[in-house]
Amino acid sequence: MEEYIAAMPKAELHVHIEGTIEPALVQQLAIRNNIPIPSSISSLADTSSGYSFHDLTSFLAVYYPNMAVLLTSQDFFDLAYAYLTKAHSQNILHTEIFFDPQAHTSRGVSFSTVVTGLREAIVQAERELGVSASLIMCFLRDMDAQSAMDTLIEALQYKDWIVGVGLDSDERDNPPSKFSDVFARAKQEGWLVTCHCDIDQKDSIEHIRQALEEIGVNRIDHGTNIVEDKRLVQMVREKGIGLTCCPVSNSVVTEDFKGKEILELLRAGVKVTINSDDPAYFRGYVNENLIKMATDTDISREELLILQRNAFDISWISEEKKKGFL
Ligand code: ES4
Ligand code: ZN
Repeated sequence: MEEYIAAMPKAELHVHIEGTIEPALVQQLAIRNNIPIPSSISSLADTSSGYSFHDLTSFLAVYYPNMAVLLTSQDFFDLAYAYLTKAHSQNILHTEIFFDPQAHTSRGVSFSTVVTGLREAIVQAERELGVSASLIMCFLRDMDAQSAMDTLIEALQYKDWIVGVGLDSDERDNPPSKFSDVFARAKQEGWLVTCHCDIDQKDSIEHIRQALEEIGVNRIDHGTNIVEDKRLVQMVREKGIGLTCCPVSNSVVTEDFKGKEILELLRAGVKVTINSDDPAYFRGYVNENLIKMATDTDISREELLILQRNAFDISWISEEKKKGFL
């Protein structure tokens, strides 16, 4: 089964570039930039053992401080090129990568530093590895809507390098509707729209409803709690709106990887996909996420293929390019 999964041509639609930074790269960049090695690394026995945390709060407490090592365009290039090399090694043909500009501009790193480094890695990886990649700009939902709008305006200079926008970070009391104006402007500019609706939130169903009915998203990131509302399930099925699910991430930040719900949605005809989220932290890239589904649910080989067809299907690549993959 592992070989079958490894050999499948795959697309990834939910991966945070900041969540792909392996401990060894954090250490290397800290040394190169002559800054202190973050405590998440200095407390490890060696850089091959994973980061230590046990839930979303303790994850974020490691995640954001580690970003301090990302300072120059070269750092962002190295980060993205390392991820793209790993994705290519897993037979990922196309990947849509989230980045969080505000996590960097708020520390004094410019938008252009971030986006030019990421973009150059994508161009070089396409040329050297043949892997296809796009960027999705995410807004931090625990910051205010004005900051998101300012970020959007700045990003317009790089409009063609960004395929769409999303919403991530701490969902509690930060509903999609807080960013209605920002998403409306993003759509006006021709960007596609997605939105994290994380697992088992206080207002999961209401947030999913807002994303679908008020924002008009093209996809939902996670969104697995939609199983609790038949009407919304029917809506995404009819409209072909996809969900980007992340089983290994789920198993770390909640007590349940939601395999049963993911499979139920797949079998109901919803376009669900399997993704890695923050692979360096959760210790699982796409193959490991698919292996978890294969090991811990009764999913068939045929259904594993459908997951991948869904991923290409709901990806934000041109119809023409899509045909080349399918
Ligand atoms: C995230 Cl697991 C998770 N939750 C919310 N925001 C995030 N950004 C990156 N990973
Ligand atoms: Zn995510």
